[in-house]
Amino acid sequence: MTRGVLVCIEGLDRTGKTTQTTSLLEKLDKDGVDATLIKFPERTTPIGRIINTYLTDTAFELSDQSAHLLFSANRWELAEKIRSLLEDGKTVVLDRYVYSGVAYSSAKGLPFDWCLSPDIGLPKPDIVLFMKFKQEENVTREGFGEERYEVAEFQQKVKTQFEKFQNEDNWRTIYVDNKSIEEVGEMIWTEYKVTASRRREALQYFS
Ligand code: DGP
Ligand code: NA
Ligand code: NA
Repeated sequence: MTRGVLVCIEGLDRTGKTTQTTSLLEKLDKDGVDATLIKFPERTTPIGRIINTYLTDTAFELSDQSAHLLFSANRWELAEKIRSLLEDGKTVVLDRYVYSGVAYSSAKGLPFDWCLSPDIGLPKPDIVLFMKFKQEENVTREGFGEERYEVAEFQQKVKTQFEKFQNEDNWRTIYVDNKSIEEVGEMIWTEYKVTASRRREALQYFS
């Protein structure tokens, strides 16, 4: 059987990732593609519950390294599910993944390579759609500031770290300034279709 496609949507907070992953799932469904959405952090697992407390309660302290390893462990909680869905021919859409893991922690000053190392061995996306504002419009969006990392100055640092991935061959930057939800959705769909038709036979892993 042909394996499924591993699609990842990334970006800073409040850039429309959740809206776009939902819309992509609807398009896949209409197109007859069997697809599953997985959102990270997945806050309902044992480790995810600790992460949720960390994100929503600023009095709950963890060292940066501990927080980092928990986010990675949360991805490993779902790794076998992702791999087996893909092997069964299902497409998997990820709302955040390894790239958020590295970007948010290295923005705090942890070494970039150290941040990537606990994720080595995880399934690697065929395509990463990075939702990018040229101007920092995300910080003015409704709800911004509710959680730990939603501070404008920190978001700028995270953006700089995300951009270190921009030369990877699975990386596509989607400029969202002045675009409607539908227009962004169309750009994502076009990129998805190209990737689905050209994907490598074997699933890749972070190395
Ligand atoms: P979200 O539910 O997508 O709004 O993500 C919650 C917050 O957690 C958001 O500020 C981004 C951050 N985040 C997501 N994944 C990771 C990760 O792997 N590591 C770190 N340090 N932060 C992450
Ligand atoms: Na958020
Ligand atoms: Na979100």
